[in-house]
Amino acid sequence: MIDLRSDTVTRPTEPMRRAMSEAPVGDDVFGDDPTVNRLEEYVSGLLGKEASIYCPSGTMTNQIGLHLGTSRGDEVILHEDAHIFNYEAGAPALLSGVQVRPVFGERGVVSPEALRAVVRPENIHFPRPKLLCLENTHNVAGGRILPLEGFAAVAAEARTLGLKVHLDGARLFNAAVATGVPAREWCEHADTVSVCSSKGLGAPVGSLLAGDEETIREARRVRKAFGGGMRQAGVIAAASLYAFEHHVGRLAEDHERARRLAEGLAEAGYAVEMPETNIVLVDVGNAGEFLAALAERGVLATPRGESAVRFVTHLDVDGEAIDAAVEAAAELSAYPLER
Ligand code: TLP
Repeated sequence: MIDLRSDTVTRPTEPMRRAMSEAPVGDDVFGDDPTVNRLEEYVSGLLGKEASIYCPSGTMTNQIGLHLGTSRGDEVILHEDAHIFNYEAGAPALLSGVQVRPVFGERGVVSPEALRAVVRPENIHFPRPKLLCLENTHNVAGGRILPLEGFAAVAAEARTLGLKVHLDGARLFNAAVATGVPAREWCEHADTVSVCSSKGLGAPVGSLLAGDEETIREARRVRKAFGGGMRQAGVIAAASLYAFEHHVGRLAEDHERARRLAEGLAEAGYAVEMPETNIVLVDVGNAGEFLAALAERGVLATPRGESAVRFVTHLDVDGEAIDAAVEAAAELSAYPLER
């Protein structure tokens, strides 16, 4: 099977497994797992933040960031297509008792004007707006990069309006590699940043939340409360450390393969946007039928609404697999799919 459902489907490589088996470990809840400590230090450095904390998932790091930036009854502002709003099982309400205010914007972008328009003034009737969440790259917008300038502008507007900023950077390194802008330059404009080692970087598990020392100290308490305090976590942290050390630069290959896939699909007659990173969105007419027929030909992808599908390139798909996926999809473009 050529699995293009997500960049989360990768299997740990041999050297990564070796790093896992050789990792020195301790009890991370006591703070003495040397591999976790090394990972946290390494990622803080990459992101230009004072500290970071290792957690099981991007959902957890986002939700800890959100919890620390708000109090019950506050309002969190984010794009209507944000992962935090759509794919985290209602966690902002469930875990932090906050109200979420989605904002519309072209392809994942929250503009300073759109932000200003929804920030409510102080009034006993209104929830208090406290946190702006941004996502880079933007998943639903097709792995779109939020350019640094616009990102800095909306973050500055948020500060002026008295809001903190959280960055969901599950795929921040895709943005960094595609643009040449170091990840830390985006992070400068955010109070808390979540990054994942389990997406394009190829680790089996693990995300980190970064911020200043005081915020991350508090995050350790929240992680414990959310059930994310892990013990000899060095065994998995070693895979994350390996991923950050060895798999960032190679994201360029995934981007190149995504372009190759998009070009092939366009040639086969599909309506496809050229990707900026590793996510390709394609209009196929009837997503359910298309995906079933594609799976019969050995290629997996996911639906994006009724009529579009998403392909994600990653470390376990090479150029040959991409060509085979294009060939399978090209066969289907000749089928009488409802268009
Ligand atoms: N995204 C997954 C699915 O949940 C949709 C995927 O296949 O793309 N932020 C962003 C932007 C994400 O794309 C994801 C995962 C997360 C957060 C959550 O990470 P995990 O799965 O580690 O909780």
